[in-house]
Amino acid sequence: MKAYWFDNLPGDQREPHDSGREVSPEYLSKLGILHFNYPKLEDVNTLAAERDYKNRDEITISPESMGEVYETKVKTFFHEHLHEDEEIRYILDGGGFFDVRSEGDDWVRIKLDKHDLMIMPAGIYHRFTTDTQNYTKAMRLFKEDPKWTPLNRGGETDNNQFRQDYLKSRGG
Ligand code: KMT
Ligand code: NI
Repeated sequence: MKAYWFDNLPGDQREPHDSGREVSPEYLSKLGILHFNYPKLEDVNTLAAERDYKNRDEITISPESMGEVYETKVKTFFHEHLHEDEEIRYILDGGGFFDVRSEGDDWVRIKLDKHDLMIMPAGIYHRFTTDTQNYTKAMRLFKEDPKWTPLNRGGETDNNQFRQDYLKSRGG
């Protein structure tokens, strides 16, 4: 895992877009984001049990597994959105980038590699993309029924209760 400020330069979303300015784990935790590296699935299971997660699925995002819808999917995941549930993602193979909004509404890019696990709070604006390997195999963990509908950012989502609660928890 590596976190840094997104460079905001034009170009393929799958390129690193590394501004060279790092973001500390302390700042990530201020945004409500937790990160672990778990080579053993056992550790993922323990964390899931502790946090009362009951469901999970696996997704492989690649041209091989998705065929011609791959490029469309990659663009869809990159639309800025929020969820009304906390979101746990565990990278089984390959890698990818999660971009999350900072307090000042800038993008922080989080590079996840194999065995990285990230917990994102409900209500945080984010987006996802594969990197130039074009291969992400990930486990998605859900508390109850998968209620992870992406709510694309727009006037409405700013007033969403989960968004409001998130902003309160961040302290601003
Ligand atoms: C999300 O919520 O943006 C995703 O789940 C992206 C795909 S999982 C690596
Ligand atoms: Ni999401």
